[in-house]
Amino acid sequence: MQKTLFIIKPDAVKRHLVGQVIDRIERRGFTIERMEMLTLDLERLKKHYAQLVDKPFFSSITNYMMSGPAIIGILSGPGVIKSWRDMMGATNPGEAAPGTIRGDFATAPDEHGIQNIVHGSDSEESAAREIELWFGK
Ligand code: IDP
Ligand code: MG
Repeated sequence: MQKTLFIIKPDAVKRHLVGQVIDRIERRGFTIERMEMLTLDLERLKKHYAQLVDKPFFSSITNYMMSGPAIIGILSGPGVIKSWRDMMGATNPGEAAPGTIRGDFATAPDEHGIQNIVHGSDSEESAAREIELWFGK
């Protein structure tokens, strides 16, 4: 049984989309193993997005991700890592297909950068690393 880390990002919490995102998770049959609401901290965000820390837009990512409370949790289910990524849609909401969470709910990038509703681990290695980072062993 696979596990993945999911985040319902602060834009989604502010826009009252939490229920609709969780509804999609449950309709798909994934199990919510852990879930909590918290404002993400810079120290762990730097580790979470370690591959992006050198990008010029990194501070816009952390400002966005710390702009309010987020929902963070662990999903389990067969093939959940790829399935959840497929349900999320493309990183840039302008390119995300209709029917995906980002394609249905996210707005196109503006001066605040990319605000795209949800996060999901992108591989087994990322999932293991991210779950340990936010929830411990
Ligand atoms: P992902 O969330 O689809 O896995 P990543 O490339 O891992 O996409 O990027 C992580 C997050 O960083 C994105 O979801 C988005 O919030 C932000 N991000 C990625 N690329 C850009 C960019 O070019 N400009 C602004 N923000 C970006
Ligand atoms: Mg990613």
